[in-house]
Amino acid sequence: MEIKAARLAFIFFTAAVTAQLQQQEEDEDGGGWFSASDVRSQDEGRCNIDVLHGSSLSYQQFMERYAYGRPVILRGLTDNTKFRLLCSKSSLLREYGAHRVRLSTANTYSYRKVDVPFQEYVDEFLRPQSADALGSDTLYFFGDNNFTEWQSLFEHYESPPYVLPLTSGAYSFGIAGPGTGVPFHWHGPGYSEVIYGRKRWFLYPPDQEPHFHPNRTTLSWVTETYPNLLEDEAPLECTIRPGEVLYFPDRWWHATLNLDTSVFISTFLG
Ligand SMILES: O=C(O)CCC(=O)C(=O)O
Repeated sequence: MEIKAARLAFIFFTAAVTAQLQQQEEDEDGGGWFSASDVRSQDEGRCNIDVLHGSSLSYQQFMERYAYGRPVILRGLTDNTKFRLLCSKSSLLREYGAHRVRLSTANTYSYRKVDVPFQEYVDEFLRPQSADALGSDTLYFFGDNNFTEWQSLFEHYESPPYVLPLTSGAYSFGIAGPGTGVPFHWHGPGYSEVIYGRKRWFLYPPDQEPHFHPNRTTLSWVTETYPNLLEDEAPLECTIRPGEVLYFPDRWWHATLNLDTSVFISTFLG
């Protein structure tokens, strides 16, 4: 009897240690999303956007300085540890692998939509982007989320608390490979947060339309156009990491570049 109890205790202990090691591994390598074959970009660029700790900026200061004025990156504003764990590769595939997700072409006007099972998106589409790929041939999982199906995940997301008067937040959730991103476009104000990975952002004020081709990817813009920009044509830019949220004001032009396989969520204020 005692031997049986000891054996059971040993099995439970081994299972607990294995689960902990798996979790640790997922945490260290980005929730299991980074694979050894990923070409992760080391080029984080410069950061010329204000980066502040959430506790050092009151809601009133946010409203006066940034809400209608310019982008800002806030650190430690919310704690999304739980949401992050739920977004690990193993957890998302377990919960949503069989659900269909809607992909959009990654060009400025996102014309084409394709529905595939989430497992297929992860196995077949989630890979590094080559610099010469066209936006119209790149399928990006972002937005168009089925909020009934994904509700039990989104209810664990703590969105940034600084909301503009008379607006409420709507989520767009995505996962994409290194080198992918969205080319320049604009819309209403909102926030972007990476849950895993790093995302490089480029922004211009509404009255400073950048030079870009709507069907070329951000990666090609970064390699071909960006190095030739004159000083007064340079964008505001920064690379954001987990634990940071970027706020973009109304109608600011913006483009993104995922440096790693990234899991991310935007909160649109409308
Ligand atoms: O996260 C991205 O890659 C795209 C984000 C974006 O364009 C947006 O939030 O409007």
